[in-house]
Amino acid sequence: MNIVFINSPLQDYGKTQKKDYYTTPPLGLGHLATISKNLGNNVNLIDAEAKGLSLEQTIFKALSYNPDLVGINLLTPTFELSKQIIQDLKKNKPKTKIIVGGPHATINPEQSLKQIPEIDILVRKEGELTLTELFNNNLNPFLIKGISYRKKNKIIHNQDRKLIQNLDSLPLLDRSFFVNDPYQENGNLKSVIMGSRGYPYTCSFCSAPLTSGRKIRTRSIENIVDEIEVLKQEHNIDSVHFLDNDFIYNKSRILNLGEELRARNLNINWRALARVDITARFGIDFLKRIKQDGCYQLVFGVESGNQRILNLMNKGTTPEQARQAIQYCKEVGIKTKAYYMFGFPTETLEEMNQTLNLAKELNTDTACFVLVKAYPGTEMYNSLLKKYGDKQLQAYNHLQEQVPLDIPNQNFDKYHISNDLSFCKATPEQLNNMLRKAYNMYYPNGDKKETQNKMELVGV
Ligand code: B12
Repeated sequence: MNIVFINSPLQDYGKTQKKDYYTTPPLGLGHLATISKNLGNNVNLIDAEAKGLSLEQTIFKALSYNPDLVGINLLTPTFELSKQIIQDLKKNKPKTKIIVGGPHATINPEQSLKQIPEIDILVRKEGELTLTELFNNNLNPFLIKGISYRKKNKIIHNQDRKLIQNLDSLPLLDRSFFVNDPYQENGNLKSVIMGSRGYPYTCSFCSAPLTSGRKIRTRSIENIVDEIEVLKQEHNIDSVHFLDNDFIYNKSRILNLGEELRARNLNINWRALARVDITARFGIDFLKRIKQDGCYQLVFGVESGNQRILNLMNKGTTPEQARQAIQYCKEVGIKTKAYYMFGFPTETLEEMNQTLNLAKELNTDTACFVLVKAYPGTEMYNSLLKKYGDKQLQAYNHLQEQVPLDIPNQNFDKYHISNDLSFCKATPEQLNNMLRKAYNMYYPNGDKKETQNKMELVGV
């Protein structure tokens, strides 16, 4: 079969120029493309976001592969754009099967199938085993777990499929499908690796566990280092970016990584996401060890400088733990990046200023300030439903036009969609001003050096 996977663009780059920022490869689609190819299909992956393709270019490129099947990911903010791509594809080639998956499809299967009648099959949660069964069943979805589909105008939801427990059983990613991995950054050749799936924490604004579950399922350290060894041999990478929501959660596991890299003589440096409470608890000796083992940066979701808001977020951390964790990193020479949020329901401007003051005090090497978003299926979304109703929240989430705020540092442009809705005690304009204030404080002149350093991940 001719199969085309499409990574939806964040904006229609036919209407607005894509800013020059780096975005990580769609690992989920990469896994599906790898498995589909291993099953003997002719597979292509179009990364419309990384390539900055217009909807027209995306559709034209997809049709040029004469696809029997097109697989496209549905994320809430990119839903309307994905819908247009699907409808135009189906209009041009009605026989092509359209399969969707990803966070929004998993969280809202019924609504997705109703709002995009051109979808033939919707895959909920992980797609590797479901797609394999579908291919072996000539694309007949009957009784295949993890699928929702339409039969005579009736939407059918098959039984849920269990999440993959043994991640080592999956084939290593075929990175020839990616246009932006490995990638150059600050003279380093880097690759992105996901060492686990699932997330046990319950932050009320995050929908990650809704697709990947609340239990952390890990690849073995041997399996991860196997992939690093291949990347070293094939591309001579010298740096890894771990995308796990929380890479630093098990001390011995991370120390084993260092030992395994040394045992195989792999000189690699790495960065990862971590929680401030765990990092503070693991302490400075642990950080000294992972620094020696190649850890050059840790990324923290600090989120707020106010305990009331952190509690409402169910973050389970404190500003004091953030101070401790970042102080330890500075002492051992591990670079730091922090994410902060403004606009949480009931948050006041005074509480947002506390976040700004904490950001100034922590003074991490890099920082990113975003406006909180209400994603479907999250506790926050459900709590706002009573006040705003699904229709208004959906309209807010499915913004057609995304109007960047004039923040002096274009790397963060795509985060900042001009909001016309605020869930907190500030107006949308006051929220946008808070963002400008934050970036002006952190990157006074959006100065080039700083910008250069930001050729990093965005959007995680
Ligand atoms: C890495 C990451 C990114 C990367 C890559 C995104 C990508 N396209 O893959 C970058 C940094 C680019 C990114 C950007 C954004 N992200 Co992001 N991202 C993540 C993160 C941390 C991990 C995703 C991942 O790689 N998982 C591992 C792979 C193996 O799993 P997967 O992607 O879920 O794919 C599996 C299944 O979902 C399914 N599947 C997925 N796609 C498809 C397609 C088909 C056809 C099928 C059959 C199956 C299928 O099968 C895959 C294999 O099992 C998740 C949080 C999380 N942990 O899940 C947030 C997350 C997906 N991101 C999110 C969001 C909102 C965004 C942004 C819109 C943020 C913004 N700027 O506004 C942008 C969107 C940009 C874009 N066009 O993609 C939200 C989505 C919520 C929602 N309801 O849509 C999440 C869940 C985080 C959250 N806070 O809730 N993100």
